[in-house]
Amino acid sequence: MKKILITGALGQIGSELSLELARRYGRDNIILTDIREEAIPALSDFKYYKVDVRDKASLKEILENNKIDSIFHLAAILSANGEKNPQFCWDVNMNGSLNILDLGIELKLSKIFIPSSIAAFGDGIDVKNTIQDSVLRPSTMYGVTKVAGESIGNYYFEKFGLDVRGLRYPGIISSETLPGGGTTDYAVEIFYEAIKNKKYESFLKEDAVLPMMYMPDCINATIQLMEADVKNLRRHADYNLAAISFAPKDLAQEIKKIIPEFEISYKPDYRQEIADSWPQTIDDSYARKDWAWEHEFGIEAICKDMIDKLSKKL
Ligand code: NAD
Ligand code: AKB
Repeated sequence: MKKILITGALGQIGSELSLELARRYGRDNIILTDIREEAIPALSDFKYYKVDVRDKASLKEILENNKIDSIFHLAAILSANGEKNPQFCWDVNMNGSLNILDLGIELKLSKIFIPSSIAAFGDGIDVKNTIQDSVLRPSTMYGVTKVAGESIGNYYFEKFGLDVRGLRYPGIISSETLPGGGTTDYAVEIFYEAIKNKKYESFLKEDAVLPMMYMPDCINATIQLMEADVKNLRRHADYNLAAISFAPKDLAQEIKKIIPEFEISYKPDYRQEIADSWPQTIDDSYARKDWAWEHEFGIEAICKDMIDKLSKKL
């Protein structure tokens, strides 16, 4: 990868992936785009374009003018927000991805990354150790777009030889940018509330176990997959990926070890139904074999690092 463009660069994952890609490939080689006004101080030195991923002509101009050869396409509407306006979620997620893939062919780009999610799974799965080739029957429009995104990514790889790669990310926990309206957002919000108010009301029930991952592991997995030799990849746009799994009560227990006054209460809302349809643990043996994936952070290390970083920031 020589010259990289990121869509959704101001989001939870994009804002941190941008910095790591700049560290590895040089800041001048990383071009950021998002639909929002740029307002993240750590990213102010990057070349930035405000563009809607549904606007193919503007995207094409940016790609050509900057001689881009690879894209990390992170712009999307996430699960909980997607359920508020499913048609809009389809429009952004599907038309955005289709534009990126078509431009990948038109401009002969070398690699494209489009993330999927545990939301691709749904009713009828084995929730424990969900396998790579599990049935995919998503319960949200977001999940529908993830399954369709994986399928179209794999199709473009087979049909047109476009090198599309993707991971089914679990819920991502991070301290720099707030998550953008998903079902796993509680696992970030809880830290802000624990530090500021010593209490948190969870919108998921106490024993809602979900697969989770700390941001440094997410960034490593993403770059490792993109740097892997294509000859070793048995999958393309749909690799299962896992680190740890826990429920709100497990996270609260760990937080209490550092902030003993912390109290959690539970008021499950519509997001509990979404969580109920997702896996609890994931079998990511393809990723572990094909490109030697290994996660680093467990629940204890995540809590320590999050509380450390956010206490300084808040
Ligand atoms: P986010 O909501 O934090 O960021 C998405 C970004 O996309 C936002 O900055 C938003 O402004 C931008 N965006 C939205 N609509 C746009 C449009 N029409 N044109 C251009 N930009 C637009 O999301 P994230 O958590 O950073 O997720 C990035 C990717 O990873 C998404 O594809 C998401 O589905 C996937 N993912 C994330 C998680 C997670 O826990 N964060 C888990 C699984 C998969
Ligand atoms: C969400 O909850 O929507 C995301 C995801 C797991 O895809 N965090």
